[in-house]
Amino acid sequence: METLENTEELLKVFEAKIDAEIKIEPRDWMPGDYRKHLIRQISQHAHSEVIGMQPEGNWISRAPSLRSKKILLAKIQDEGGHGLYLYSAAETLGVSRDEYIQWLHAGKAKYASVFNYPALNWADIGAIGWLVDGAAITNQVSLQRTSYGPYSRAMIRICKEESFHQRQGYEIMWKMMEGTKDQQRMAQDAINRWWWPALMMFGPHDSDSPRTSNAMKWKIKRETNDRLREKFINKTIPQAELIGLKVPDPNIKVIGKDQMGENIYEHSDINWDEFWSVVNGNGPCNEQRLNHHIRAHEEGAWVRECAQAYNAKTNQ
Ligand code: FAQ
Repeated sequence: METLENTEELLKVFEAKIDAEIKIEPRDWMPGDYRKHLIRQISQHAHSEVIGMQPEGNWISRAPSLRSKKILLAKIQDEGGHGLYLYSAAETLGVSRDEYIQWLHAGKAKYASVFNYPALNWADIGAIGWLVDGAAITNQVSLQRTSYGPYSRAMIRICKEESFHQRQGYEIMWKMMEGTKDQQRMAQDAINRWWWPALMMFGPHDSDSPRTSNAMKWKIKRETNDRLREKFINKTIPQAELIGLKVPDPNIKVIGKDQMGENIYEHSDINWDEFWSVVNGNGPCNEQRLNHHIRAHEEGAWVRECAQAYNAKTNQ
């Protein structure tokens, strides 16, 4: 039984593990707030992967070649798989996938704001792979070292696949920039529309991020929102320049070099009113994304029922 004295002892053991970089595992004692924090963050992460299939799924039937269709299908399937790894990691914290889905459908759970923007043409598929997956990897590479074992291990698998996704998107942009003037204009238009939403994926400034302090103390997040955003900006601008694209920010300026000799850039600030409006449900596609998920979930009820019936029969 847990008493006040042994809670203090358990907390000491927990903190010693965090200090020593020993992963916290599902059966280990953990403070209630640590568990709640993980349930919230992994929920938003898992839902992002699953809702993130929608803007790209819209383009499977219109991919310009069999090769690009096959690659896009595989990528979207990977994103669904990432959602499953994450829901499974979350289940080890005592929340079922059904509960997570109910919270999503009731508007109580968040997912990445970037997926509430529309994918209007094929160049957007390039921009999503390059910028959205590129931002996701920057965050997720850091999360590989998160303190909760199942989340960390899910991240290691996910990062391997995300780096392929980022290259898939960059290849589309690069091909378009080698193409006709119209294709080049489409590629530039796509980066113009996806650059800012991609930067918003890292969340509010550290000074406005209520979750960062505990997340860093418990080593759930290993780097802050602003630090990760800077890393993404510094690595992505040279990639844009290499293929002749410009990021849509007139204030981009090199202000120094990092330890690896790479440029560090100054840039404009995000439109935070737009960010919070989209996070709070008022983006261009919030309603569409959620309604689509609800409909697909309802239409898939028979699959879940069959799987459960099969499971019950084989376990008899
Ligand atoms: N969108 O105090 P913070 C992918 C919320 S996967 C929506 O800074 P925290 C793969 C935040 O949840 C991309 N909400 O919070 C793919 C919190 O709300 P709450 C997803 C946002 O947790 C690619 C509140 O604002 N990746 O893309 C956003 O310390 C292509 C206060 O914020 C992850 O989820 C936002 N952008 O930091 C799939 C990574 N930003 O819960 C298909 C894991 C903030 O208090 C195609 N998550 N909020 O009501 C994280 O690293 C963190 O949760 C952050 C936010 C960095 C997102």
